[in-house]
Amino acid sequence: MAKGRIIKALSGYYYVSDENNVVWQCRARGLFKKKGITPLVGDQVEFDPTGEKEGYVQNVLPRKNELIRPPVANIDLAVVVVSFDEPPFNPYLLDKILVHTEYAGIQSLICINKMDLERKKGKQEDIDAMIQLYQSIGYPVITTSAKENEEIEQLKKHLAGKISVFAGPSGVGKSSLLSRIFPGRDLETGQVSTKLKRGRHTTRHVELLPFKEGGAVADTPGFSQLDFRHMEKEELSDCFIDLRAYSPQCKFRGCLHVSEPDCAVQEALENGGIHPERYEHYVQFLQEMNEKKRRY
Ligand SMILES: Nc1nc2c(ncn2[C@@H]2O[C@H](COP(=O)(O)OP(=O)(O)OP(=O)(O)O)[C@@H](O)[C@H]2O)c(=O)[nH]1
Ligand SMILES: [Mg+2]
Ligand SMILES: [Zn+2]
Repeated sequence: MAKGRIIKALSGYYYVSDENNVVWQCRARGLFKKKGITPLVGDQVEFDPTGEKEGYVQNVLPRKNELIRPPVANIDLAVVVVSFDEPPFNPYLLDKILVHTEYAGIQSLICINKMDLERKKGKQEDIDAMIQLYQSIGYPVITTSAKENEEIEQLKKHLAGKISVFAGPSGVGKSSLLSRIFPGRDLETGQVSTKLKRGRHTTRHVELLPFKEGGAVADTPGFSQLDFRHMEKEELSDCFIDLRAYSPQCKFRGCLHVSEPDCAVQEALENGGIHPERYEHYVQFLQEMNEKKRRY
């Protein structure tokens, strides 16, 4: 049995790169469906070669971590890409993505792209406030322009030697940034269109692009929906770095930090230790979880 890493999943095939960087087009056994395992890009697998560069995935090795959206496993760094224009900044979705990366135990880097556009639109003040907030929480933030080739070297430094994934809304420039990092790679990039989405180039599959020097980075399709199906309410505040700094001092174990007495999180909110918008998102996510639980 041979070993390798899934670098692409497309149309029922898994593309497995072995230790010599030879890529094998593999099917997965129906076995996985029975076991309830879906192989993910990033998975370390064992496979049986059946022909020239063809085979069957037999076994998925234990994962270090996994994300449901984008669907990837064994990730060292999530690069959450956002823009302030085309599409407009969505802090709600950013915090949601960060909750999911925290839940999975994956480090995050926030990348504000389209700085060329944002300078033109005079968004600097909003951007500075956003950078200040997320850096104070503990997230590194970088600003880039794929169009003007700005700060791409900085971005590359963060990626060096790691397995990373680009995540974020559609149209923020994930593929454009990766095209700068991998010149010559034909990545799907496209205009943000207010007309019919048809015909627009957008990323439709997850693919890990390997660096010659080691490490790899995954391009993924953008998304705007993300749910908390697999998460418990009691786990949510642990996924906010700024809330979990206070929650151990709450009087009650299992405190949800909403209306409980002697709650260190609510106190920190009043004293300015927690940003009101972050807390507001926390409460909104709790509500979303309540509604979802009722529906399933
Ligand atoms: N002005 C400007 N436009 C950019 C920049 N980066 C990307 N774009 C444009 O934004 C549009 C979307 O870029 P993509 O790279 O396809 O975005 P994406 O995040 O990969 O989108 P999905 O694949 O749909 O998730 C394209 O028209 C790009 O040319 C940038 O730094 N500045
Ligand atoms: Mg893309
Ligand atoms: Zn509390």
